[in-house]
Amino acid sequence: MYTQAMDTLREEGGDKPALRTAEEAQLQQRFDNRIDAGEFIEAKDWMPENYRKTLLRQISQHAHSEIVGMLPEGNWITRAPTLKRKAILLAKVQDEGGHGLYLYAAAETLGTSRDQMLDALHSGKAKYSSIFNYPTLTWADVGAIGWLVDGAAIMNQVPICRCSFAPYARAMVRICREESFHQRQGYDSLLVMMKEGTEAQRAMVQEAVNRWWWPCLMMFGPPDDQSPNSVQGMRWGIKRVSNDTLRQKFVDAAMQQAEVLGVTFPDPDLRWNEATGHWDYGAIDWSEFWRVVGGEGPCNRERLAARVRAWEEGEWVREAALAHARKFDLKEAA
Ligand code: FAQ
Repeated sequence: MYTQAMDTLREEGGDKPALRTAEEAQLQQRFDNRIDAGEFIEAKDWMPENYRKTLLRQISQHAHSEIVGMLPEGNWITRAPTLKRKAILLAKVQDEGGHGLYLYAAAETLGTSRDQMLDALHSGKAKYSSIFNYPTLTWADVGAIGWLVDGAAIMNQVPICRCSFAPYARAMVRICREESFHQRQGYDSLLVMMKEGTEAQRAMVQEAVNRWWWPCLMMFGPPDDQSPNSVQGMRWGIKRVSNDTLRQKFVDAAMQQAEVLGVTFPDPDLRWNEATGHWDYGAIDWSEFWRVVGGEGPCNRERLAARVRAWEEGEWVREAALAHARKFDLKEAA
């Protein structure tokens, strides 16, 4: 039942049907049974080629999002207002780099190399989260990213801790713990400005929240009925909760937190729906989302250029690491 169209699939670059033998059909059946039973699949276990490709797509996009996601906040490290805020921000941005590394490592278990994944990012072929193509114009953006962007990321990522592919699920457990600190520090930073700050600081917070709200709702991906990967992703246990359900959970949680903070969201249609027990929200501008995903967001070019520059400038570090590894191997062999 997880394999619609699989028997008509061709192996990449070949003309042989993907499912050729009785043995493979058996492997497929065993895989389906394991997924049905809620078992985890390890990297060395047999898996259908499309399952492997889907995971590779999602995990590598996720990894790219983490390292591109270092850029908007990294922009404020030298301008953090206090030593405490600077130390927190440094730790957070470093954590995001670490998340990228866990995720690249998880993707590598599926038989690709980090160089291949990074090539795809640098050439503009690979996607990363739309949210990181928006600018950080004021210090309040750093708090808004922590509160709302990390908040949305946690909402999406907690269910991935139960993803059927074990290396991804394991990476997500640690990532989610760290994301909770990220969200908390962002909220705390905004709370201090709202409760103890000046009128100008409060206005700065509200203005940042106004700019980040809609792009955060877009982070969860297109509506369920326009999400081509959802049905299969859910059948395979890669995706546990749908895009729209997570988006709604995020809106409900954010509304409560906004009230404590004393900020509003820029949506006149936000209202409590007694019948559903959820907050209704207005129409999302999906044309903006697809424009940003397609490379035409406010900062897409800047973000990619920064990653390519970092890769080129880091060449000597990679060379030195390889030379050191070779020297170490020779010593070991001697
Ligand atoms: N941006 O059919 P679906 C973070 C693409 S990490 C760009 O619904 P799927 C931490 C999608 O890839 C944030 N593209 O796809 C942090 C697909 O295109 P494809 C990243 C998007 O995979 C915080 C097409 O649209 N998190 O924030 C987006 O079933 C602060 C159709 O979509 C993850 O990656 C988007 N927002 O569901 C770091 C979590 N949404 O590939 C620094 C893991 C959709 O077919 C600072 N990923 N697309 O060409 C997922 O959970 C899923 O991949 C979804 C998309 C939910 C993102």
